[in-house]
Amino acid sequence: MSKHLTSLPEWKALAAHAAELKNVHLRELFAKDSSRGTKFTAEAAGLYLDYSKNRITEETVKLLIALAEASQLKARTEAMFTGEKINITENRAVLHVALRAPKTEKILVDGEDVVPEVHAVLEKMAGFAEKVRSGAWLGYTGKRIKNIVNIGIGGSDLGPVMAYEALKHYSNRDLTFRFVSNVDGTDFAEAVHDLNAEETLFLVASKTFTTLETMTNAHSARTWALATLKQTEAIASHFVAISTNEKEVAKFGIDTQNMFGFWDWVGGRYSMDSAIGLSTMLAIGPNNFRELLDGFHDMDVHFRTTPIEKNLPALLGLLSVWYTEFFDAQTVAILPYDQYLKRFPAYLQQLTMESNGKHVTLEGKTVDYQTGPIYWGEPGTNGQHSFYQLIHQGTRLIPCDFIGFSKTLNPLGNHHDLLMANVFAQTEALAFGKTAEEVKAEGVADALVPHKVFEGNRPSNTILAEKLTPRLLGSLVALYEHAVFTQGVIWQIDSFDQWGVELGKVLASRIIKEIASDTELKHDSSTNNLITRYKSKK
Ligand code: G6Q
Repeated sequence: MSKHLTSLPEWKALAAHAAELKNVHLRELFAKDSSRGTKFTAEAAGLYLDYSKNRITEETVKLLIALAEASQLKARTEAMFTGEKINITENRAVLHVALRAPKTEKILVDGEDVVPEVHAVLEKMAGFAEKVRSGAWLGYTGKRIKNIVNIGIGGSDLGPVMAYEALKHYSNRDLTFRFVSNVDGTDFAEAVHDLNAEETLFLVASKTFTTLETMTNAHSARTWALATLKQTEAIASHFVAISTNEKEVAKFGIDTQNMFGFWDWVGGRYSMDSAIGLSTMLAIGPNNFRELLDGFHDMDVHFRTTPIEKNLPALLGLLSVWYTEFFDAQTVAILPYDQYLKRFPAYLQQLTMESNGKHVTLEGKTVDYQTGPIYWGEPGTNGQHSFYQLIHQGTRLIPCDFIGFSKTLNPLGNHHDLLMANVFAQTEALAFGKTAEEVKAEGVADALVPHKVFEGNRPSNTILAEKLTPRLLGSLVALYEHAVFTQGVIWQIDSFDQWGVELGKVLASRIIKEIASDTELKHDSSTNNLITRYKSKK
């Protein structure tokens, strides 16, 4: 049984320390220690983390590490890596780390080594990807496949979309990729409106193969494809499945030879490096996909073996706990300064918020502290011309993660220097701000001075890497996966279930039937009225 978090002496020590630090400005901390900018840094798996612009001292780091130790972070990490069933509400192991384990590793689940199966699926995926990419895999009418449409939602969509966008530079430009997730028919209609079914391959990505949105879209895709291809036997050439549910795949009419499997110990939001990443492999090729997996693995090894004071994911996780608990921060902004990472904040929203948006502990007790913050963000520099105003001068504290690269994949005049100058400028402005004296010294009229003051003392992390490669992307995603894990360990929650998505699904299935029939509505007066109004106008 775990100890009550807020009663831990380590927690109390942090709370007392935070009260002391509340009135200390980053300006003071930097003035006091000229080595601060290099001291509070850590580096691993191609990622350099500067966390010096946080409202912390060496004492803070010491106390956060003490909390992590009291929370058994190391033991919990080992439990995850060795296949213990740490997703207790679903009685499942949590082994996304096995998806990128080298062949030489052994990871047992219920006494069975899962690593050989992982590699067998990877090889099957590679064989298939080569066939499609080389043009050897033909559509039913003998035409080469030119379009790949991934149908999936949540964990079966956000990772693939993010990775496709992030690694577009490395992708086969002869292939067109589309991603359909929403049950809104517009998503499917727009995705296929300019495609020829004879040249289109659908990847139906669904762990359960029962998800309402995905199955609805998959059936519409089948109808759409058959309108051109006519023969049901054509389905085998134009549909493949990524799933754990062989029975449902066969029922849909997909040849189970063309099914790529994974396992119940892979959570949806942790599955982009499983067969769910087939679209990624088709886009960037099997070798680049292996590089991606190696990047994940680099970070796994770092997280598992490095002491907390130099451990990137642990530090990142602990810093967000620090602000969430002791500075009333409600959100974290993810600000990648790389256009290819435009879907990274959306991907992280699921990873972080579905994992740690929980209100009870592993033992089912209601927490008396905050858990997962809200993650959000946009790629730089666009955000600077929209919401940064609030980060700089609003009343809320918003810790930010800036992500940038030394080298661009698209050298174009001085664009990249301009981009990166903005990263450094933003973190500097947030931390140091501009005092009233400084504003006055610029000759600003008295009445305007308060409007032009930047309080500063706004925390940020800067993550710098050399270049966005498949390997680097793997490390970056794993960095956040393990940061989320670290947070969950401190908060004593199950980061791997998602019961909060169930109620809406159940109610929707009831309402779908009510819309299709004349049964009496037995909801509240608002819901009854809305359904009635919808039915009368549709
Ligand atoms: C992720 C969730 C969820 C899931 C989707 C799709 O961790 O479990 O987002 O990925 O609901 O589920 P299927 O892959 O089963 O269709």
